[in-house]
Amino acid sequence: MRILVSGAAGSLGRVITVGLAAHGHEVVGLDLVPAPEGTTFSWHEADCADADAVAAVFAEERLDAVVHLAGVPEEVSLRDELTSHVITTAALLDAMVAHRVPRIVYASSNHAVGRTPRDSGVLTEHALPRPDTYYGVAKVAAEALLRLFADRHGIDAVSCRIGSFLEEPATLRGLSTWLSHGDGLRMVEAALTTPAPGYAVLYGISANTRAWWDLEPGRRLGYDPVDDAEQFADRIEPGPDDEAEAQLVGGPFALPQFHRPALD
Ligand code: 15L
Repeated sequence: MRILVSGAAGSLGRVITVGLAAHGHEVVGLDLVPAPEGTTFSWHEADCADADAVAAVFAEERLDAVVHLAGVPEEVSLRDELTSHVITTAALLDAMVAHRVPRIVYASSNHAVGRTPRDSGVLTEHALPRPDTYYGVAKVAAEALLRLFADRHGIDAVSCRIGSFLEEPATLRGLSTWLSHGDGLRMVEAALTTPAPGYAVLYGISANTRAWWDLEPGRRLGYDPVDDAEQFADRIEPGPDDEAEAQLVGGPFALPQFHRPALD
């Protein structure tokens, strides 16, 4: 497959681009910054929120799919979150329709449902939107836009609500939310290749013993995680926020430190 990866220079992007290329896919990187040294695949330095720049990339490249990883990974202003997650998704979707690119895999986040209480049982793909931050609000809106384009234009779109994509989990919460690098690549490849998903949601975590998110929606799409954060449990030191972070799915993002006006 010939795959455009937005946010190709980011922490997810570097792992996913290298992994997809190693598995025989043709990768086209897109990022605000130049290609990391040693990059062997095609690269476009452009802002994904700039619809003209995105359209120019699609005019130049023949593509089979898009993996949309670009976006600020943390809480900033509502306006910036909407640009970073919703406007970028819109620019890609418009270009996909114009150039008949049939599939998009989206790096959504657990923070789209981050204010769901942890004690409300295993979180399924049917959980209602319940963002914990403006970051989460923007992820919900981007997911809604993907669904609209799936319904209107027949685009296959898989929203991956990612947990904590790290080499190793760093906190107690991470023992539940960790997504290993290897499983991250497995998740993206499954979402790219599963036959005719329409619009689908999966939870992007490894096969963690302490997981509280449902892995079945992912398994139905061919995502079979193999790693388990439990192997790191002995190394995790207790932290001062463990108890507060254990209340709501979004952990640190759901703490009062992020409560601020929407239009500051
Ligand atoms: C995310 O979606 C964020 O991008 C990342 O910074 C972490 O907060 C992660 O979720 C998490 O929940 O651990």
